[in-house]
Amino acid sequence: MNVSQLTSDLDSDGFIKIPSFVNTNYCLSILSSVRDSISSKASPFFRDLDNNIPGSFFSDIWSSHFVSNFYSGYVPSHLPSLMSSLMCRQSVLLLQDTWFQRSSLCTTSIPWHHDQSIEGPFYSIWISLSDIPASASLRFVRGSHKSGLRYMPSAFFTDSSKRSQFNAMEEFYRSFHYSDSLDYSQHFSPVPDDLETNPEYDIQSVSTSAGDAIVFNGLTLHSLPPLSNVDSTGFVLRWISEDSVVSPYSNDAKIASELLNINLIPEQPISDSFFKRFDF
Ligand SMILES: O=C(O)CCC(=O)C(=O)O
Ligand SMILES: [Fe+2]
Repeated sequence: MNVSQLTSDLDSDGFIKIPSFVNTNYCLSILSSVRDSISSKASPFFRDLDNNIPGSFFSDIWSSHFVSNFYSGYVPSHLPSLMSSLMCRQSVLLLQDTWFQRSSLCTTSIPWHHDQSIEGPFYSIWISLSDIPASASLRFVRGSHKSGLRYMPSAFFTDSSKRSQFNAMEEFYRSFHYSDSLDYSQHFSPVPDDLETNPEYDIQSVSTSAGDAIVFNGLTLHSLPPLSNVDSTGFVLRWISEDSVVSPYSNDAKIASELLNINLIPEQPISDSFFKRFDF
């Protein structure tokens, strides 16, 4: 693995793929813990994101905290130092673990979005626990992290009286990231309607084999296509640095503070000991 090449590609493209990042034992251990998360529904963040076909798209956040016997080796030993290099920071903090499990029956897409509960360095590593062809894989708009804009799905700009048109995914995403206030609508730009047809946007689908990983900047626009055709599971670890702050334009911090019994304050760095810190 050429870390300086990866660091430079991540900076210019906004995402990188790292083949064979974890071994089969890791994938099987996390898959088993994901099954436990689903059967126990122990986490208050557990969600069914496909209201068309119940059970075809499950997701959870902080299962490592809420689900007993969650695989204790969920942070690969070589990951924190890699994140420190990729983020060009001597200290990195693990903000969150989350997972997404889709069955081949799933018809719900994830709309084009940024991950923007944090301002400042905010990176995710999406570890593929199954083989995912390009037709069903995460897609990125190469270089979009440099646009300077804060995008939101255009449907979110519709007024709340039309809210019934949102599917479970949109409701979920909106509840974490949007409000009807003028302040929010002025801060965000709608995702361009011609994103998928205008060649100016360089869309890259990143197929993966089990064990591969994708690292991406939270500000790189990304989405999932509507039809999955395969069963797929991704385990995601999100990383920040000491100079990252809680975004004032996100409901995440309030929701997380209540459910984790911690205090995340808009525009302040994250220092609660709940978040593991790694120094290099
Ligand atoms: O894997 C998914 O279904 C969604 C991924 C995503 O948007 C994320 O990890 O930020
Ligand atoms: Fe995302």
